[in-house]
Amino acid sequence: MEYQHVLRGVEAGVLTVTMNRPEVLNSCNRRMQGELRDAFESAGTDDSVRAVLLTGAGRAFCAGQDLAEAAPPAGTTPPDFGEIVRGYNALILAVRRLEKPVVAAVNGVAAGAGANLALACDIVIAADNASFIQAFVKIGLVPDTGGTFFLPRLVGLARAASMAMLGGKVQAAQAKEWGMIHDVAPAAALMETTSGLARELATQPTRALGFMKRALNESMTNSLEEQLKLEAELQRLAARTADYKEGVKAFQEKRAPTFSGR
Ligand code: T3D
Repeated sequence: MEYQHVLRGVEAGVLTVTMNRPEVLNSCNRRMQGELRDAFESAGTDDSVRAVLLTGAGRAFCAGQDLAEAAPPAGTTPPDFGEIVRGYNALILAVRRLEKPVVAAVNGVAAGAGANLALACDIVIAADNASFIQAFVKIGLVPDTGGTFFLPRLVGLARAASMAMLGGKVQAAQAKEWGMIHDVAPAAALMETTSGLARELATQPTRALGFMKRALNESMTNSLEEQLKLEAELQRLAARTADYKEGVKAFQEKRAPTFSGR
């Protein structure tokens, strides 16, 4: 696929995906939605990629749906809202189904679908001047892009309801205190911090990380019995990997393991 609004580059096993429409705070049109989805889906089949880093160009992470596209001038045909939302759904599923770790480097404001795209990532680190806004209510919409799924699980119902219903800005430090994100970094050090973390993840036993992600996904809806059964199945698969053999061998030889991702 030809990319117009998303930049991609692979280095040291890390695919960096940069939303690149800075003049509109990386707000997401259908083209960008499709490119993001393609980037995550193709990362799944690319063995050179062992971790993904998602960020935004310029001063924002992503301001959500491109409102110029969603609400074009009078007299022009508005797009199909159902199609737009289905596009976000497919994107979120691509992020969650990718059995490789995804780090979000939230470099500025993350609003609407942009906030919820960040929250769908595995490890979220925000710049100290970044913020999260469930902006939907301000324009009479309902949180989508997985917001009503991830937000209450991350911060609890009370905070999720106030964020959704009031649409206020939650600063990075508050988001960390609430357990919405993993950490906050000084803005000037965000990319160094997050790419270092993504590089470290890219040296880990990739298949085990993928199985962990599958288990965490399923834990959102499984019973304890179902989850224990799944853990046993995944452990059986992990124990068959080359990385498991290497991990045990390295332990016995009292050296650091070198994981190949196989
Ligand atoms: O079909 C559907 O629509 C359903 C799907 C919905 C998913 C959603 O994401 S709905 C929520 C959509 N997003 C929003 O409502 C957020 C809109 N943006 C804002 O509230 C503010 O821009 C921010 C709080 C994010 C940042 O404020 P600020 O003051 O830092 O920047 P700004 O001046 O408002 O924006 C800078 C430029 O970006 C500006 O353009 P200009 O005036 O310089 O030419 C602004 O229009 C543009 N921009 C910001 N957000 C969007 C946008 N353009 C298009 N769409 C946007 N979402």
